[in-house]
This record gives sequence, C-alpha cells and structure tokens, in this order.
Amino acid sequence: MGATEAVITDLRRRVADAASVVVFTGAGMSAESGVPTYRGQGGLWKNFRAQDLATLDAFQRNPALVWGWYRERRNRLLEVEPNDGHRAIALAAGRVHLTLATQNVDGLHAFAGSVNFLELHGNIWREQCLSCPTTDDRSRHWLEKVTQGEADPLPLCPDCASLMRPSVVWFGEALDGRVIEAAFRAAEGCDLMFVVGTSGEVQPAASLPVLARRAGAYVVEVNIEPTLLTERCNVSLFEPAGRVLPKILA
Ligand code: BJW
Ligand code: ZN
Repeated sequence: MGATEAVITDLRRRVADAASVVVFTGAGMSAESGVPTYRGQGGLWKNFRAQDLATLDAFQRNPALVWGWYRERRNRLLEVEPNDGHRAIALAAGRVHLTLATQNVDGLHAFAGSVNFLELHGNIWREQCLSCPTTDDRSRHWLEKVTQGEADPLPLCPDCASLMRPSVVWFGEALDGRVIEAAFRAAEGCDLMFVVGTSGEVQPAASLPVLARRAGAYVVEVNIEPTLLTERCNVSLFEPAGRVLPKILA
C-alpha cells in the first residue's frame, strides 16, 4: 500500500513551509543500496553477536577478528551506491534549511552529495589511534579496491605505532559530545523531522525524535514496518525510504 497522495501533498507543503527540517537516518536508509541493516531480517546482528564485535572489550580481546569484520564490510561498501533517498536528501538541502543527522557509518550520504551532516556513530572509513589523537581517513581508497582480508596486518598509528581502531561508536562508548549536542539542538529547534529507517532501539540517538516532538515539531516516520518510535511520531509512512523520500523532498 502506497502512502496516499493526500499525505504526500501535505508533507510537501510542510517541507516548503518549514523554517528548519531535521532528517534523522538509520540503517534502513541504505538498505535499498544493498547495505545490510543491524537488526531484523538479514541484519548484521543475526550472524554476529554484537558483544563479540562492536565493543572496545571485543576489540582489545581480538583486534584481528574485529578488523576482519570491518574490512569485509568496507569491501562490501565498495560495491554499492547511494540510492534515490540519499540523493533526495542531498538535493533538498539546497532548497530548505536542513540538518542531516545519521546513525550510519557507511558514508553513503556524503557519496550522494550531502555536506556538513552529523555522523552520530562515526564513519567506517576513518580510523583512530588507541593511544594518541591521530586519525586517518581511508575513504580515498573508495575506488581503488585494495585486497583486505582477515590475514592482513593490523593498521598501526603513523605517529606512535599503536594499534588503530575503526572510528565508530561501539556499545558503552560515549558519542562525540559536539556531534550529539548539535543533533539535540537541531532536534529541539526544528519544525519538521523525518525519522528514516531506524528501529529506534539505540540510545541516545533514538531520543532525537522524542525531543523534537516535545519541542513542538511535526515528526514523520519513514520505515517499512512499525518501530519503537512509531507511537512518538505524528505520522508514519510504511514504505521504502528510497521510494518515498523523493516524492516528498523533490
Ligand atoms: C527500512 C528499509 C527501507 C529496512 N526503508 N526503512 C538500556 C536502555 C537504554 C540504553 C541502553 C541500555 N543498555 C545499554 C544502553 C546503551 C546503549 C544502547 O542504546 N543499547 C540498546 C541496544 C539497548 N547505547 C550505547 O552504548 C551508546 N553509548 C552510550 O550510551 O554511552 C553512554 C556513555 C556516556 C558517557 C561515557 C561512556 C558511555 C553507543 C551506541 C553505539 C551504537 N553503535 C552501533 C555500531 C556502529 C559501528 C558499526 O556499524 O559497526 O551503531 S550499533 C548499531 O545500531 C549502529 C547503528 O547506528 C545503531 C542503530 O541501528 P539502526 O540504524 O536503527 O538500524 P536497525 O538495524 O536497528 O534498524 C533498521 C530499520 O530500518 C528497521 O526499523 C527496518 O524496518 C528499517 N528498514 N529497510 C526504510 N528500505
Ligand atoms: Zn598514535
């Protein structure tokens, strides 16, 4: 069942009238590009136990295992492209005041042309040293697929030779204070928020729609099924993000 024309028309008007729009995205945003989500059918957590891979503890216990998993995911990302939903968001930012806050680490929003957006959980292409502030951006390798497998050596810091880790936020780790604060401010100051492709299970990111709603924003969910956030939203469109966002934002 497609979202009714009337709802789409209403949302197009709301976008045009809004002084400030926030788009908050999760893994479902990239599902149509072929990137697996975390939870649910075909989700990453079905084959891997989060606590074995997505914690600092797990990394310190077995960095080769964790790096192997991240390198595999990077290799998969080299095969995919942003979808029409990513592109619609990037284009809309040229017309309306729009803050994009994503939980995704895949970099696809940037690939679609979005700039200055908030990466709440980091970026899979960036690495950071365990001992010093050095970071390294590996995304320049996007198009030159390098052979990366579990047997590859562990990346070491160019400055202090300590182990590098993926620059993503693992369970139990604090989000970058400036990034989450900026997202909170945008949520509290917007009049329209789109909550796209997230299960709403992971805090503190999942509180953004709640804050926005409490501050008086109109909150619109785009997902293929009901979530923990559905009841917090003014309206939910149960359709794939890549199909519905272009209709609303074009
Ligand atoms: C479509 C679609 C289509 C499909 N179109 N839609 C108990 C209560 C509350 C909190 C906690 C608690 N116990 C522990 C916590 C804290 C914990 C947490 O929230 N845990 C919950 C799981 C219970 N949070 C943390 O630990 C965070 N840090 C923290 O709290 O720090 C406190 C602290 C303060 C000070 C000092 C120290 C600490 C950190 C959270 C980090 C999350 N990291 C990950 C991994 C990133 C790296 C990596 O990728 O390897 O981030 S976990 C994973 O989940 C990833 C995602 O960004 C995040 C959210 O997932 P998302 O995006 O919602 O994906 P899915 O798969 O869940 O959902 C996809 C959705 O798409 C579904 O709804 C589909 O239906 C939909 N969909 N196709 C539209 N085509
Ligand atoms: Zn270092």
